[in-house]
Amino acid sequence: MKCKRAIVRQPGRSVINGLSTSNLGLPDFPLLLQQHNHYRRILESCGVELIVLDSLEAFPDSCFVEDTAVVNPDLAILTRPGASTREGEVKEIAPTIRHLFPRVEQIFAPGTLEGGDVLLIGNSYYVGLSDRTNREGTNQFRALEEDVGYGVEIVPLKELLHLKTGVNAVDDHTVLVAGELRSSPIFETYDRIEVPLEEDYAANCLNINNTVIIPAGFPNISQRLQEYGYRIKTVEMSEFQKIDGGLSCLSLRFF
Ligand code: CIR
Repeated sequence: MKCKRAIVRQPGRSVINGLSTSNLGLPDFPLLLQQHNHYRRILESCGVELIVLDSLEAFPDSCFVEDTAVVNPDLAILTRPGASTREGEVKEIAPTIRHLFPRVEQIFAPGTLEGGDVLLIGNSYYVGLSDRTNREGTNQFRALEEDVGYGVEIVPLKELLHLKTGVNAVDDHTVLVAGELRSSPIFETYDRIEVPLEEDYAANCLNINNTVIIPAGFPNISQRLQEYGYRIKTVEMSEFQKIDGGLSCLSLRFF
């Protein structure tokens, strides 16, 4: 699907206190802002018009807008993050989503769901059952999306933060797979490019209008994607990686 627009949110200073399991240290705020700017320019260079929201100091992780809503041409769903410090981010983005999309639904308690757990390939959704997205959340999501004609398959996760930490589509029939999803039978129907262990972080990539955007510093996956004929662009993500943030979570992309 052509991506015409995307929502991003300016990181606030509090971003350095974002949730993290990485042991990579605290992000350097000025460098993180430079990387965010570069990320925005790369999206624009792929033909995407950006809607830039103001920073929210009260919510350290709020630049990871992808987790707060899931949108397609038929429906927008406001999520309910499983991380309690992130729940309030949804109220903050809701007016923008309601302004942009004609039909908006919502995940309700006790359901939880984060957009990082939701991968769309063609008309099929894959939804990670993770520490952040619970069974009730996936059930609500499934009912809403099946109603508008999308398929929904649940992917139980044991280790990954989000589904898209370990699998992303580089086109409608090819996925990059990493970590526990390397051998998952769920993605067997796709051509699979296995990401080597030391480059796991690069599994979170984005295909924007036929350009695959990957994090800088992962030579193996970069070379293999080029050998397969993909056009690639890279962006430095070191400061976001320190707080478990991947490429996809920094934007909410739509049509
Ligand atoms: C969090 O733990 O919620 C943030 N520090 C990182 C969120 C990354 N989101 C994503 O991969 N979709």
